Amino acid sequence: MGSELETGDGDSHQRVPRPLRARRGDKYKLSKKELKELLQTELSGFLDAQKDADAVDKVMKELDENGDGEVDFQEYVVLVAALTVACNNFFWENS
Ligand SMILES: [Ca+2]
Repeated sequence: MGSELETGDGDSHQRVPRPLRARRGDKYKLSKKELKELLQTELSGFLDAQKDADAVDKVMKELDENGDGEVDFQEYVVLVAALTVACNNFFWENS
């Protein structure tokens, strides 16, 4: 008698390990480290313009409304909205 894989019986694909499952709890949140990486990769000009070494801390503090040390989606939307306004102002002033 062969294994389930050999015989085609059972639902063997359900047993494929899914390492990301363990991270589901914080998959949609940014830690301070991840926020810093995001700012460095996507908004490096912003960090360069900040002479303040605590710039990431300050951004984190501003965004982390519930104070859990992470930026969830709703908190992240505030950053996106602020960037949208800033870009809009920039392009209006430079048009
Ligand atoms: Ca938070």
